[in-house]
Amino acid sequence: MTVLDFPSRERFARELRRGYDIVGISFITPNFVKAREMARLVREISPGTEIVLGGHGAAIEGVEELIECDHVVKGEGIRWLRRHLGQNPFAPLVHPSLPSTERMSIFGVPLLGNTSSLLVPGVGCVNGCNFCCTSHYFGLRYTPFLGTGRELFETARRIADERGTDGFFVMDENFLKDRERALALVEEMEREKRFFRFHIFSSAEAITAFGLDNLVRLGVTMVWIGFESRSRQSAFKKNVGIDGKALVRELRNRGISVLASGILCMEHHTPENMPEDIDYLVELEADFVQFMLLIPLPVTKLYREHQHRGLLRDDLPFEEWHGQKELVSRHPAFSAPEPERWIEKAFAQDYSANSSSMLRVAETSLRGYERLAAMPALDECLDTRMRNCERQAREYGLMVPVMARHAVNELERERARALEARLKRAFGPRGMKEMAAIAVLHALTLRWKLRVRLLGDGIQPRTIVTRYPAGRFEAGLMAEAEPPAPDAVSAA
Ligand code: B12
Ligand code: SF4
Repeated sequence: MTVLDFPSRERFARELRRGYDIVGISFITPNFVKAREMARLVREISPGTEIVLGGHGAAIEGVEELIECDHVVKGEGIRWLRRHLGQNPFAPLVHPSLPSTERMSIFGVPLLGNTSSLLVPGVGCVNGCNFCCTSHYFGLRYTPFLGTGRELFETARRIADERGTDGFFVMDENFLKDRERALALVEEMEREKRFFRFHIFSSAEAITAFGLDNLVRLGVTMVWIGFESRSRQSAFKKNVGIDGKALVRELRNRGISVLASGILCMEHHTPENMPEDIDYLVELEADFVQFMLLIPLPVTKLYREHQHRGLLRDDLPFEEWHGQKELVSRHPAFSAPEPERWIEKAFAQDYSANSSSMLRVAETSLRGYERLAAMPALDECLDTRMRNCERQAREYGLMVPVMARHAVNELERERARALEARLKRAFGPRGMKEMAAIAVLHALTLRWKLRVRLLGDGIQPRTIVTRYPAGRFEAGLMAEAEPPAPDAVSAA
């Protein structure tokens, strides 16, 4: 079995010529056109091959008529595929050992070391927020792949050993919702004295129930939280009674970066009241902010409601269903070009008020370090955590002088200088090696700025090819990264 991540058209066609019985195409709604083209290529190059469509794109109504295919799998796919292949659908799962991303860089400066690994504990979320496609797509249920703390620990340990990094990006919509499993993972790590670092997604109520100090012990370094809206907080049970600003502050004080996401152009929004929600997201002072337009994605409750009310537009191609430009439903208060201007304005407001995200992340790491360093005694778990915060603060701290030079405004320049002073107080003056590294970072950043000016900031990932030998599953990473094909250089 072969998996191609981010294939160019030519790379995909080349692979098809090897001859396959089945081609599975995983796609999301905005990648509809790509999936259709891939299916067309399968029929053209390998007409005897069966085509199976899966992933969130499979939720598009009538997709079987729109894209050439033999099967459409809506929902959890592993068990379906096993059944289809005549295998036991409930046999234990062996989690593959894979990178979570194809590259890591800041301002065009590549980060040294291995990229974090991928960990998928399960799919779905029971909370069922009306707009949420990952909750609805999996039937408002959670389907675990790694159901216990022990399974999570053993999987993480194996992958960390194979890939040579303790960092993971956890693809689970609401990882802390299963509080007992996450606590059991902490226990396993403490018993085995092996500690990992996790980037997770979780809702505010699940984070609060889990306990912030437990997040520290779990090794969480980044958490993505859907704050959605202040003016409609009551619409999201997960946020009722949560003091978002205090939650973000306390997480950052513990060295946990926060990505706060919010929704613009909701049904009740008008140009007069929407600034209140934008201000709310900005005032949270999270490390990252994501503003998204309200998009009723197929399969959600919101989609069905809008469909019922005749609000869905039929003139918007699926590639525009990504929430950063146009609305999918007609909105009485916003004409077609306006949402994009609001999105841009909101991001710009956050940037000028809170400075660059990397500056905030560097500061969060330092806050985490300072807090632990001030404690009288640390056990092994917290000591590892303190050293991780220190390493990250020193590493990202090298970018602070660069950020000062390229600051968006005087406020950011001031903040960068103040952070420099704090870093110096915590770790002492920089040595020759660090000063030389900063000079290189200045040069690389200038090169990146020039590249953005001339070619834009689009980055096309290289194809990741993973081959699994037929008849047996090998958990190890067998991925060879290939250089981008000539047709793949333009922006994604
Ligand atoms: C990681 C991620 C990204 C990463 C991808 C990095 C990478 N290495 O692939 C980045 C940051 C680049 C990204 C970008 C975007 N993303 Co994104 N992303 C995710 C995220 C968080 C995890 C995806 C994942 O791996 N899940 C774990 C796997 C196991 O789940 P799964 O894919 O659903 O697979 C299961 C089933 O669907 C099924 N299945 C899947 N494929 C197949 C194929 C076959 C043949 C079969 C049988 C079954 C099957 O079986 C699997 C196991 O049950 C999801 C949210 C989520 N938790 O899923 C959003 C999500 C996929 N992203 C989404 C969106 C909208 C985007 C963007 C358009 C955002 C934007 N405005 O820019 C871009 C598009 C980028 C692009 N050009 O394609 C939406 C898709 C909505 C939709 N209904 O189509 C999601 C669902 C988030 C959301 N809730 O809105 N994303
Ligand atoms: S809490 Fe998050 S993942 Fe769960 S349903 Fe709501 S938006 Fe989706």
